[in-house]
Amino acid sequence: QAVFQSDVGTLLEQVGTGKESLSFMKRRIRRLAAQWASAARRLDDKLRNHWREQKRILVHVGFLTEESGDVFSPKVLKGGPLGEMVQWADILTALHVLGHNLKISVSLKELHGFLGVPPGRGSCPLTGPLPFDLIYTDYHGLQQMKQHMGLSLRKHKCHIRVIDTFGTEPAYNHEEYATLHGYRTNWGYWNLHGQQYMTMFPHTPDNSFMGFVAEELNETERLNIQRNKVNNMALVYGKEASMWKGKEKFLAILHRYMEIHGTVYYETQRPPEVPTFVKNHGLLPQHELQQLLRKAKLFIGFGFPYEGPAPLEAIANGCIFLQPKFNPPHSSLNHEFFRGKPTSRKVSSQHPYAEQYIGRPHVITIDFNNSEEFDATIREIMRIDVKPFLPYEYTCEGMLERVHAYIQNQDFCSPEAPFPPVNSSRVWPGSPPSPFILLPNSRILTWAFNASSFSFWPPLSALRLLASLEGQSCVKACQSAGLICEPSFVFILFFLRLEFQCEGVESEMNHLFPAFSAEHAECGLQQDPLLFSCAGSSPRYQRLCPCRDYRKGQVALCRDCL
Ligand code: U2F
Repeated sequence: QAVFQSDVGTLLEQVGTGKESLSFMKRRIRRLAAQWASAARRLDDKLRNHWREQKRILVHVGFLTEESGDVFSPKVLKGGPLGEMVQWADILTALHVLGHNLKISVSLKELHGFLGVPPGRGSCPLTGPLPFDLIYTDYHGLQQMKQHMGLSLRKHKCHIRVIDTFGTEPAYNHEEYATLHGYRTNWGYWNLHGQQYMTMFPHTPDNSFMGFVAEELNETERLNIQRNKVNNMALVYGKEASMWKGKEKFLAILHRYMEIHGTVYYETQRPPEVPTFVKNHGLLPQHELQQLLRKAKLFIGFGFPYEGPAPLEAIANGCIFLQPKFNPPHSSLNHEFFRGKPTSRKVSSQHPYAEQYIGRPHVITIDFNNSEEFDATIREIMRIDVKPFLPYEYTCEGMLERVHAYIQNQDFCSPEAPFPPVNSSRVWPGSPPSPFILLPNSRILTWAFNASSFSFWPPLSALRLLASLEGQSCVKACQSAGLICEPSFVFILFFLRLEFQCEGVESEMNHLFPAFSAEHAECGLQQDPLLFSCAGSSPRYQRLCPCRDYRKGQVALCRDCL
């Protein structure tokens, strides 16, 4: 049985020393310890002593190993990316607080030791059973495990979870399909289950949403923040000078109305990209940045970095986040940063989560090239009042709840998802029974089953099946019905033969299937469940989409998922 543990002392000892990245993570773990402890108490009450199995978990942080080049650690104090460190620190804390038996490795030597692979023998299959129930790692770590575990990795692969910031779509993950259809990148094609990849934001439900946390406020702090906001104070998002390059025009407009602050790393002199009218504080420790965010009214992004934690921290501290809309959207097809990443996701702004899940008044997304709109928006921001806001899924309780649910319920090791014994007597012709909903312009499947007789997670009672519009992905189709695409329900789609009125039916490996082509009155059935993709879309097809409900503020979990 896993027992919640709020003391982070042993965790801090395990994290180790000797790298700036580890020190950053330890400072964060220490700083947020009290917040995690009170979240653990609340979740414990909520779960009412639910029996939770204690798992043996290995966390191998591949990108921090010397063997992967560790380019991040030397940049921690120089304005380099910290988002990944924020997330790993929070994952470690969540696993520790949930009471699991944790081992942490940041080197190949430690990895070998924990896996019982004899050192110095190159690729060496694990002979005995895997000494862990779960292994959290990243793409670098996965590669290292392949090199050092050899073929035995295949046998143990279902225990692995890959922390993958931007996500991996099924077309890129499926080795054969990726190779044949031009989706092969440096990263993908591991043939994992799509939900074994865990992302920083809920990009596509093909992957599991892992997330991280932002600092929470008590009532007094909230009131103080609202009282002490400086209405004309703006803080620019971007700790590296290059992020400010070419932004003089926007800074000049902003400067007409507001006092501009920055936290840009510099060595001895002000970086030339940062105008002299900007008050640059230099790169700050997280808690000092927090204090600045409490005073600032506006947190403004200029397009890079993409999808980091800082906008959530700003919004949690009562700032309005103003960011550029990307038109056309950025993606691996048209932008260097995303090139080679195993996703075709179209990034519609600097921070699509803030845009789509939070929105106004906390988040304003506009076309920065329209100077009049930009100017008017700054003035509007100075007029409106907003309260600090943090989505539940980014609180410690929300993250603990989600990670708990994954650990206790996600199972990628069972041979096949058990297919419910559907037969024609279970098919309901005529009007759709309750789990199915009708969308304008969509085809409805009238097919039902006795959900209560099977045990699935998420439970089948959450399932809603619908068809997308032509060109629409299942991510969007489910979203427009107030639902979320749920790839675990993909097996249901194998029964579509029962109902689809198609003139022709083809069954193939295609990440867009199952789908219906109106033009040819043809139905395409999915041959390989691994390839089912919530994210896939094509103007030629109406996709058939398994969707589910979700908890308010916790999109990863359906209403009955706890
Ligand atoms: C993202 O990484 P970044 O590190 O660039 O993301 P940010 O949103 O800037 O913030 C990371 C943390 O840096 C902290 C701040 C955030 O938690 O509190 N920080 C700080 O401690 N001191 C300061 O002066 C300013 C910020 C993203 F997360 C990565 O996944 C991407 O690889 C990267 C590139 O898109 O962007």
